[in-house]
Amino acid sequence: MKFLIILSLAALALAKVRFDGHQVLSLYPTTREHIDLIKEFGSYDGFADFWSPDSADLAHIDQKIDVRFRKESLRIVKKKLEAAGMSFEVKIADMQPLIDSQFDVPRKNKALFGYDYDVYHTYDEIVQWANDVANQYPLLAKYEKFGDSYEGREIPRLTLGTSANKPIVLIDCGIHAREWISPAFCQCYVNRMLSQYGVDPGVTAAMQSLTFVVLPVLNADGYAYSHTDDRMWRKTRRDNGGFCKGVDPNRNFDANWAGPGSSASPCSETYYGPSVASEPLTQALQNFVLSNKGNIKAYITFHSYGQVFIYPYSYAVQDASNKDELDAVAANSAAAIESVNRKAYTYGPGYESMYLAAGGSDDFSLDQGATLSYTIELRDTGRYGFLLPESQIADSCTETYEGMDVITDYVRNSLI
Ligand code: 0X9
Ligand code: ZN
Repeated sequence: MKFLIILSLAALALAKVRFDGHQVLSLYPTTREHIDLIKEFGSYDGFADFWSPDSADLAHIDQKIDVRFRKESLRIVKKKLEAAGMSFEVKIADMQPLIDSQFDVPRKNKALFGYDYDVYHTYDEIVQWANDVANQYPLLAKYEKFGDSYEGREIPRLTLGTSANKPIVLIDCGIHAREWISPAFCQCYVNRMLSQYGVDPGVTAAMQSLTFVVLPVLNADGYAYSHTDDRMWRKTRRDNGGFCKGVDPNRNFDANWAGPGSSASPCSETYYGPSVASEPLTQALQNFVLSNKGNIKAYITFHSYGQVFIYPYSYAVQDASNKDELDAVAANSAAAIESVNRKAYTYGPGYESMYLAAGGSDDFSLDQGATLSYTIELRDTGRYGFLLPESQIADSCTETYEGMDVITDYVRNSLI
């Protein structure tokens, strides 16, 4: 057992950027001046890493703002907060121990126990796994390349179901690199749909009447980089010509691109990119949605964290024509998730439940004909944030299955 734990710690010790002494502070702004101070923190490149919301521009009065600061900046930050009379609490007192302890599930021997769905896997392992499950279930799963990433990695795609020509449920995970619970969910969900076929009547019926297209790690380069170099990486790895790399893929879609809640600065975590759909992963997803117009009944994109169902629109204060339907399905799905482990999920249109943020894949997919379109922010609500321990993967999976079943049952019933 000890040996296994040492092995898993060795794997994570490879990441180059360390976060010793970095703290995540929850800020509670109540005045215009407080917001100005938060924006000032956000105005220096690399000074503040906004966890929630994901940029200083999205900060509002009476909203909790989670921000990571480096050890060296903490004294001045806290002095300024106190001088401004802004309440804050230290949410994470030291990030590095938390990064180390997210790998808290011992690795099992794959040959003896099969693939581990309750640990975080690297990009290479996920691609190998996707090929393996397709080989293992040739009648129910097919592996294909979805596209090539900016750095030339293969973006994996699995198509599940008894037929590839049924109405489509499109699911992606890992569009934001550091949100590791998301690819973990795609993997356990695929395993559940394949292993429960012929066992669970609901899964069997869904696999017979729908085609599931699952993209388990959409931002392949960013995800790989978050394992090898910087655990807090969010964007793609595009070379922007200067010091700051990457485009926020969820600001890069053709959905009021470059609109509110997105940034023109390559150094921003919400950089919308040099042109609309500049990123290969954006192009691949857009092309898939456009070439399957009318056939995508649900699009679900998994992020973390916050435990929120977000539905369009986020690119403007505007309601979807089927807002009532989106709201009702989200409400039922959230209730189903809550019934499993008492994890409460909120829901609502993006402009209200989250913040205005243009160029997102959910708004794009709805505008291009997907009937339902959701961003689901998985666990937690900030205790660990992006650093959710592996020991929470299994429970996150089982509760989210119930939420997914509400969505897929709704889609199936509306086909009749
Ligand atoms: O800001 C985002 O891209 C998502 N939140 S996250 O903290 N995971 O980065 C929310 C996306 C909601 N949808 C759109 N903005 N279109
Ligand atoms: Zn995200």
